[in-house]
Amino acid sequence: SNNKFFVGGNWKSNGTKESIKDLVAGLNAADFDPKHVEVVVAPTFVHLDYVNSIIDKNKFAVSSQNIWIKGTGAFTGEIAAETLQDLGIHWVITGHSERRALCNETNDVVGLKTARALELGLNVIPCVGETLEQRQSGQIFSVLDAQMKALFDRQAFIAVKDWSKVVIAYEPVWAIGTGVVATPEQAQEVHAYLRKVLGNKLGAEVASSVRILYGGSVNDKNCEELAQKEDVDGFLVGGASLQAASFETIIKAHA
Ligand code: G2H
Repeated sequence: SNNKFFVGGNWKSNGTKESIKDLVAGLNAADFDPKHVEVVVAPTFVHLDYVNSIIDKNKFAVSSQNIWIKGTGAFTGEIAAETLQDLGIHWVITGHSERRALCNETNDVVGLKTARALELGLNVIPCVGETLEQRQSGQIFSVLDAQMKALFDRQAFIAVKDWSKVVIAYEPVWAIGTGVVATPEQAQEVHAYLRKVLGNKLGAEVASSVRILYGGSVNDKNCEELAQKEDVDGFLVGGASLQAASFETIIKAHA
């Protein structure tokens, strides 16, 4: 598609001050044109401020990996959108499958978090995707429908005017951190389906302009073929985003 390519690096629960300093130095030296690709990296909450202070803002934006459903206040251990804004963080990932599976985040919670981010003016990357069991038992599209409906159920989502602020990530759970990447055809099939679902709710123009990322074992070897698919507008990358050289190759996969 003609959408601006987008690559997110999800660092998950990784990194030391030292390794992150090295990684950011490598990223700052990466040679790509930010006019043609938008790049976001998501360190842990405690590293956000540090990364935001040393990363080249002409080329990168910084994202959190999660957000609290409410504001600041008596919510021990949670991080509010207001706090991210105060730190100058403009992106949030919501509904990553690890949070769904390991932290019991339901579709409804993901919808609330996504809406909360949008209400506070943050850009958001909601993640959707099916498990292997769901795919094998033919539930893939009903699972995706329910995950998307939880977004559509929130006024703040359907009221979005600037859809460059919302980037959907399709991450099949069976491909995450497993080394089993979806084939370009598998990714394209689901991306096209998600675009149809977006179109039914929000109209054809919105559907074609919303970027849909593929995530799950993307690396410097498989990214180029995936990037050629019509409805793949970029990637959300875990493991391979921890190596500056691999991540740079993925950033340039659209060329
Ligand atoms: C999927 C992805 C990043 P990985 O979780 O969000 O991780 O590339 O390590 O499979």
